[in-house]
Amino acid sequence: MDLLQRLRSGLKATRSLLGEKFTAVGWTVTPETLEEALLASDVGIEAAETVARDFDVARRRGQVTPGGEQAWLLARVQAMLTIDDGGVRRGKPHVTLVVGVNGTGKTTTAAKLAGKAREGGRSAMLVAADTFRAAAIEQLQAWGQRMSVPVLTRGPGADPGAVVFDSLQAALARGTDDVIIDTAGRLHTRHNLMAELEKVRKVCGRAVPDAPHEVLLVLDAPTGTNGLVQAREFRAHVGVTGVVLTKLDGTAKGGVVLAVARELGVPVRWVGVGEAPEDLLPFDPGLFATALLEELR
Ligand SMILES: Nc1nc2c(ncn2[C@@H]2O[C@H](COP(=O)(O)OP(=O)(O)O)[C@@H](O)[C@H]2O)c(=O)[nH]1
Ligand SMILES: [Mg+2]
Repeated sequence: MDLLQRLRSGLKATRSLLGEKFTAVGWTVTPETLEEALLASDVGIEAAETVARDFDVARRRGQVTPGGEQAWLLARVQAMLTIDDGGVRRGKPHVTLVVGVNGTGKTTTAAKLAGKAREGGRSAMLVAADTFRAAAIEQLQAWGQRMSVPVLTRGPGADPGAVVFDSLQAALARGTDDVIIDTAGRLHTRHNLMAELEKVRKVCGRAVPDAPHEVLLVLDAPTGTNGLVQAREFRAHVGVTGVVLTKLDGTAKGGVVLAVARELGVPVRWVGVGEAPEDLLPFDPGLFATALLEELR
């Protein structure tokens, strides 16, 4: 299956919901019906209002031809999803820090990323810096075995900063291409968590100049726009450079991708459409907009 096909199937629920919304109003696309349909898929108030307002303006200016509403919407959504941040900085080892609240899919995503590195012929290492729960380390170790990627850790209760520093030293010594660091999503308090992540981030830079090269915030689509407040907190404390939106399969809230782009201003890099290693897809604004909206044509 090609990428568009996989996205289509991952976005099925959201696309059907949008299709239903437009069917319900007899395909009379007005700023109001458009805004309502978008809100139902959790694009967030700001993004929905922006699209609806732009639609109104474009229509008045005669830029939307009758029957051309869907094409206009597709182009607008694609533009909103396109955030030019100059691309990811590269490094050797290339260090990716994976952050986010518990249960969003951090560990799974870290493992999937390691699998992608391997597929691309690069050597990879996973680092279990979520030392808060023993189960979290075991989960990453199980993934490591499955993907044939070494997992470095120090066991439950170890200082995450020390784990990360040692692991990066090892990666330097081994000449590892990609290091992916899995972190805790919950500690005793949120303040502790942010302080720990800030420290881990600093330690990365002490071990490898310029690291981390990418800080990926994992958000899950079912949580939708409710996850944005926490997302801002992570952005403020850990300097998020990219977003991974997981669990798009089985939720009609896929529109949240627009809220993420609009309200965080951080590019989405990957989307998760299932639990298997191959269910992590690179994010492409054009393909995503197409897979989301093509039912409307
Ligand atoms: N359906 C679906 N499940 C996912 C996806 N990503 C992760 N999961 C599941 O979400 C649950 C929590 O994932 P985990 O990686 O442990 O989250 P963490 O607490 O952030 O590390 C697991 O059961 C994963 O298999 C996805 O894209 N789609
Ligand atoms: Mg985890």
